[in-house]
Amino acid sequence: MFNKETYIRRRKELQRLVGDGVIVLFGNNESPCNFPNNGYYPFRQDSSFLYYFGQQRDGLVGVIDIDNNTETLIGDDIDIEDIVWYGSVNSVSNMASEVGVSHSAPMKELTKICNDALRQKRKIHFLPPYRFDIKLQILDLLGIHPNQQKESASMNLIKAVVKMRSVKDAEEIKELEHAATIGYQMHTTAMRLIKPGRTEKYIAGQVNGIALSYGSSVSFPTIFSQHGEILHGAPSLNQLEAGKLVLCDAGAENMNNYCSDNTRTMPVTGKFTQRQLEIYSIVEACHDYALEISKPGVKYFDVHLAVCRLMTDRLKELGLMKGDTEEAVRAGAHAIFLPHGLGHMMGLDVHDMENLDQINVGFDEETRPNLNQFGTNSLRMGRRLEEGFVVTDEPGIYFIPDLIDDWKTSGYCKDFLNFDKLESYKDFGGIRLEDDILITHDGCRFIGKDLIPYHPNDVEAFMENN
Ligand SMILES: [Mn+2]
Repeated sequence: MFNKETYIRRRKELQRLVGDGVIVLFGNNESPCNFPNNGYYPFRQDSSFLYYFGQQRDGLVGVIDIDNNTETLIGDDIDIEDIVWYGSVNSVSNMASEVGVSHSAPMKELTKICNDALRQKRKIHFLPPYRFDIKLQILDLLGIHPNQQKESASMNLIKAVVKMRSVKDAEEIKELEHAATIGYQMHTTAMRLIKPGRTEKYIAGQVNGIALSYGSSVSFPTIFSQHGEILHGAPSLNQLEAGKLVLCDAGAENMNNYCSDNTRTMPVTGKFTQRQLEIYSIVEACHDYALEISKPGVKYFDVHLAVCRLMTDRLKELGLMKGDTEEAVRAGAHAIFLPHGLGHMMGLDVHDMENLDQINVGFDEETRPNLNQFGTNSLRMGRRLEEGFVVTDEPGIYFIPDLIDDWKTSGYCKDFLNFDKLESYKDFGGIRLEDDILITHDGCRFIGKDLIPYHPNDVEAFMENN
């Protein structure tokens, strides 16, 4: 938690940006796993609630009445029976004062606040809910059916939150740097443990344990798979096999819920084959090129396309692609290798603010997504970069057998692809390299004091010596 001035400043700015009405920010409740008292662990607070109200407890709601300039933290104090099981917990009024909120009230007060505002026909601003219990709470409070809640959410509030949370200040960057140190431990642990015969699941479990030991949890379910071409491949009980590559995409959330998100792809034996190196060095070049050209004022969509052109040039040298590079990228031919976007925003969420809808976060009036082309339609971040943005840089090259067959049969982009040569890569798997970039006033830099090894020589040396 930051000191209270941070939260006071943020809420003041939020009031200014939203203008009028009542803002209701719902915190999360415990989420049952297999029975009500066995919740998913650990409890995860809503990120926007955390950003403005800082408190980690379940069952809280923050209310900002802009017209009357009052703020209230709503929640029920726990009773003696809960104290017996969980120990003494801070009172709601103490929690309010810790974050500079002058009023607190029990949950029943929220009904009164909403009823009064509805009667007075004042605007009630809420964010699009993503948990079913909150959807029911909104139905009870405001009479809006869950099917209508996304449309009824306040665009003013969404825009204000996105504007503020997109730019990370110095104390947030410190948190992100800290999350990166946990991410470094996770990835180097994987690199130490990789050897033929160990299962994917065993190593993924060890990686997850690092996140739980030093932080709050993983920032998303760890991807650890010899099938790197399956973009979100879950770790299996398969044993690691000599000659294969294994892809590890994993990140931590530190205790304040700031995230890291990195990907490395390693040879199971610790030594790349010539064929693996050829593809790996292209992904490495793309990853480094994005770092070179990202800076304030540049659209991340254009960085993505520049990376796709570089990838196409290099794949032409290997005989996997052909034709004019510019035309190939315009046609979307590169997407057979790279079917996802170059990156996404990162902060309190690993895909930052994705609950506010990617079109509001990664795009704006000026930069619209291209939803009509396979691959390009998966781009999560396209708009102009600004100082303080944190985005991921995660190019990849994948050989997806079903996709190769699909495009070969339909002839899609056949002028730019050598399907005969592609046949021989169907057993290759996939490579992704991912780091987190902070946009600075004149360029960008990676987040994390120690960068997880990724140049092939560094990877091989690390795996040999550890
Ligand atoms: Mn990512």
